[in-house]
Amino acid sequence: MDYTILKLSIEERIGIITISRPQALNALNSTFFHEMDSLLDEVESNKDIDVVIITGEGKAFAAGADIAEMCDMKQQEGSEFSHLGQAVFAKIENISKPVIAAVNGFALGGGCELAMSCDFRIASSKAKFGQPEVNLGLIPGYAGTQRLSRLIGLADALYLLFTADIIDANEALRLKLVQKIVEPEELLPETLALAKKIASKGPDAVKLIKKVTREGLLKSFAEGCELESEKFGSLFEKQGAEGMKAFLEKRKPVW
Ligand code: CO8
Repeated sequence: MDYTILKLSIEERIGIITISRPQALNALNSTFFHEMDSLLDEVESNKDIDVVIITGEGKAFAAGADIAEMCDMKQQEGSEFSHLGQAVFAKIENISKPVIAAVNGFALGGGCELAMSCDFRIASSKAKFGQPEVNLGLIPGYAGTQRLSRLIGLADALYLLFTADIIDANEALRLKLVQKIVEPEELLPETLALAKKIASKGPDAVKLIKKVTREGLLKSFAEGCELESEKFGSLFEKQGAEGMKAFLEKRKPVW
């Protein structure tokens, strides 16, 4: 596929996806969703990529769904556009490799929903977050009503959704919407260092941590524990055997 909005670069086994439509503050249009859908298949199957970073070019991570594209939509098209975005963001959540959002600027509406579909978020001190859909007479449509409350709790989620308040990185950290704040020039270097740290761990274990932790949230506690035991066992005689042997032999594991 030819990509017009997304760029992929690979640096030391880390895939960096950059949203590059800065003239529209990286507003998310249908082209973005089709490109992201295809690019996620590519990064999933690319054996040179262990961890993925998503970031934006310019002063926005993404300033929301593309209001110009949505403006003339009718009910059916609106629902379809919502389903398209939900499916692509679910794919980010479900690919086997960890995905980190490096939030460089505005992450509003669909942009905040995109960041929330990543496994965790590192924010530039200049980043701004919010779900301002209600200002447009809309509600989030890319699972923001569902993910925000699960990430930060019901009352804080409803506060942000009702008020459309735009919050800075410090407030996002306080709410645990982001996991770390760094200076703007350190955003990519620090996120890359973090991604490389994760990539140095047992690769199968990293993938299973994502799978078991995420799938466990959709199950009962007992079912989640059962899944954990099954996948825990699956690592024996494989990378787990090498990791434990390396520890006892006081050497670095060879995955
Ligand atoms: N969609 C389309 N274009 C946008 C968007 C957007 N979300 N955001 C910014 N742009 C465009 C502007 O129109 C402007 O274009 P132009 O230069 O041609 O006039 C350009 O980007 C630069 O923007 P500004 O001049 O406004 O830049 P400022 O620095 O003055 O302001 C803001 C930055 C505060 C981020 C401002 O642009 C803004 O408020 N943007 C809209 C934020 C917003 O409301 N986002 C939520 C959108 S709705 C949504 O995301 C719903 C998701 C679920 C959809 C479900 C499917 C149906």
